[in-house]
Amino acid sequence: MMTKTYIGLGSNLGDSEQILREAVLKLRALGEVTVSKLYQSPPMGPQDQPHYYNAVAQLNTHLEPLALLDALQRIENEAGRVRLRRWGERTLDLDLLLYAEKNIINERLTVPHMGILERDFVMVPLLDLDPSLQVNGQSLQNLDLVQHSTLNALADHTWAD
Ligand code: PH2
Ligand code: MG
Ligand code: MG
Repeated sequence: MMTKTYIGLGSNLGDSEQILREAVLKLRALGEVTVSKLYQSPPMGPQDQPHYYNAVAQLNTHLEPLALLDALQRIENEAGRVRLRRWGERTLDLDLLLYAEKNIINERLTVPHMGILERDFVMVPLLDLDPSLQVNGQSLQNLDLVQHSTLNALADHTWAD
């Protein structure tokens, strides 16, 4: 069965734009991919780290949740993932945000991802892909954090086809 999933992409170490571009190419091997605009966002967490590049991909895939998580972690590792501290700088972060409407809680995975409703750098790109998207029955587009977001899309950026 094909499942509609959403993957959060982040990077703030190395050539982040290129790292995210390669990650998107690898996601295309897992199913059908559509990608949001690319954003620059100030760091959440420690402030003495570079700004992040963030985007969200919609991935329609046959993979079951834990197999998808394995694939995402493999792609993170292939990017030479370095992660220095909690909430800190990293080469590539791929977060499984939503897996259809499923609620999943186990030791490896919580879906919907816990941070979605607190992060404009996740919600704004999610809304690029589906302006009427709901999470836990909550419509994202009217949230204050979304309405007041100052997130900047990179105007001249395009993802490779
Ligand atoms: N990811 C983190 C910690 N802080 N800040 C921004 N702006 N974007 C991120 O993707 C991000 C973060 C840990 O995953
Ligand atoms: Mg993350
Ligand atoms: Mg992560």
